[in-house]
Amino acid sequence: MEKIALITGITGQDGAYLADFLLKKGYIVHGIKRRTSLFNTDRIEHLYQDPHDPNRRFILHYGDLTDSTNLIRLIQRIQPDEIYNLAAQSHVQVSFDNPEYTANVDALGTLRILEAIRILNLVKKTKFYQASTSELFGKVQQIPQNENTPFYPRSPYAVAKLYAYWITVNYREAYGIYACNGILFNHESPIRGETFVTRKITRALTRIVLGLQDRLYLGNLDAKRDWGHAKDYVKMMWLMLQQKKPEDYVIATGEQHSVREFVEQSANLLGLEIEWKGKGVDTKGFVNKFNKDKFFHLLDILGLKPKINSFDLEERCIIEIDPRYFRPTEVETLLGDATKAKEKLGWEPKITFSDMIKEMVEQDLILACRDFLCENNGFCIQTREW
Ligand code: NDP
Ligand code: GDR
Repeated sequence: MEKIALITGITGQDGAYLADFLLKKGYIVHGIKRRTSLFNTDRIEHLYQDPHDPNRRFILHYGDLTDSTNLIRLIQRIQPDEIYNLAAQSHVQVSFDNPEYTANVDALGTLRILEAIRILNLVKKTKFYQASTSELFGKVQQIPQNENTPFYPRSPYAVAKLYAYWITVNYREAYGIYACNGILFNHESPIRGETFVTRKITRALTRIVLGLQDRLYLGNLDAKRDWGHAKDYVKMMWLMLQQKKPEDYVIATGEQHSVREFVEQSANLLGLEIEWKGKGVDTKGFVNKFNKDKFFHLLDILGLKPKINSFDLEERCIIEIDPRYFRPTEVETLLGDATKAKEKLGWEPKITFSDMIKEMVEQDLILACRDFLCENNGFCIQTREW
């Protein structure tokens, strides 16, 4: 029998990778997308199947985690074997500006799906995956963090996700639903949202080197994260639902880097050596050296040929601190211990930190070159600081 999966948040980074993964496993994949005034399906364009095709295996529905009746109707119609709840207002900083909305989607949204499973008598049929997060650990009490580390959320986002975590555990214990929390540490990719720090860095540096942008403004350079690749992580979501017993798992690489290191390594791939001057909010990143040969070699490898007349990069300040990006309460350091997932799920991340940065820099360089070509052939691309 073909399995049917329902993914909320299918238009996001993880939703796109998971949909691809499940389709390759032979699943019929249904996804919930929000109605937006512009297309929001860029990341899943390659999976699109004509709605007129009676044999299509990839089906999108309009929906929203704030709309119970919509969720109940969809789940009743789809009768999924597995639901992956990835939808969320997932930006930590934005959650300080929109705390009530974040709670509605991230906390109550999870409850709405669990209730739908119960109301529709799908308790024995439908397995449930909740996208929990390392942000639950927040103000870290123990290093590294595992499934037994106490939680101390530090943002409205994390507090909302704390509710979602416990309501998932509660519905598992109270009603016997096969429900799991994947406590995933940060995971990135070339399709990561542009306002998360990793993608913001790779996008900005590739644009700066081509002269499309002057400066990259960042917040806390010393924040440390355990960064993995999203492609590796979605497989673990699926594996959590294929076990005999539902349990919660930490997924992490066990390796930690600072935002500052992420900048340095990304810059280095583009031939830029960064020198930091000043302290705190006055920290500035200057280009100490620009290795043009290295940069042209990278362009060559990628088959890119932008006609750049001059580079004016050495000794230039390209990174500054903007205190707007400081959070009212920050999560300074996160490092995961995924021993349980290693032992029970056979977890072994395949993509290293360096390979991930390389992939992100290369993909953003391709996009930046496209913009460069448009700009130099008469199109004006407006750049925007996030
Ligand atoms: P993204 O921000 O890329 O994607 C979020 C998805 O949720 C998008 O499809 C978005 O739709 C959708 N969404 C937002 N609000 C609603 C709503 N009200 N109703 C329905 N859908 C909605 O997140 P990621 O893919 O990076 O993360 C997936 C999940 O995993 C999230 O829950 C996140 O909190 C969690 N997580 C992520 C980690 C990471 O490092 N990436 C780590 C740990 C947990 P639209 O495209 O229209 O905006
Ligand atoms: P995070 O990711 O908050 O960990 O949440 P983000 O990339 O936004 O921040 C990581 C760290 O970098 C610092 N930082 C900046 N962050 C952003 N966005 N922009 C900046 O300019 C900047 N400068 C420094 C932040 O202060 C922070 O310390 C992500 C999301 O995907 C969540 O949904 C998920 O649950 C967690 O990862 C695990």
